[in-house]
Amino acid sequence: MSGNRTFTMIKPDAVAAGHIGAILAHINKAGFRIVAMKLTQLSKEKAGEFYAVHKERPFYGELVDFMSSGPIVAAILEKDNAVADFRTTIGATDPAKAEAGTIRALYAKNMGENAVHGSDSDENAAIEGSFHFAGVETF
Ligand code: FUP
Repeated sequence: MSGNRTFTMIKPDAVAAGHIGAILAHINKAGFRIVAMKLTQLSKEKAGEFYAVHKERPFYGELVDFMSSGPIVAAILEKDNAVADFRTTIGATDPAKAEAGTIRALYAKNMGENAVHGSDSDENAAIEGSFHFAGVETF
């Protein structure tokens, strides 16, 4: 049921700031079930691959450096309408524009270091989930 799943990362800024527990609690309270999860660190190469869609953007180099700068939590989440509902739960890319009470409004520093990732489509959720997890690691 890939239509009911999304992929998230708690990014290096939020992990370093000690927000893993609070963000996971927020995710669970918003109705998502964690079906896969790991604490890991992306190499520069892997971060570049993950964000390849942004390769031509001016912020790509900084994004790759930041996303490979420290540990992240990667997870697959399940809920009805998971992709859209999770984007509502995390708020706008720029935390200054994120609605009050969203994860980015609560925990993100700025547009570049914005605490969490959320897939933008069912198709990308499936691609991003399998980028990080094997079938036997997904429940
Ligand atoms: P989102 O889907 O909200 O994660 O945002 P995007 O896919 O547009 O961007 C992916 C990541 O690139 C963001 F989380 C942070 C970074 N980014 C910037 O640093 N500057 C920008 O102007 C846009 C995105």
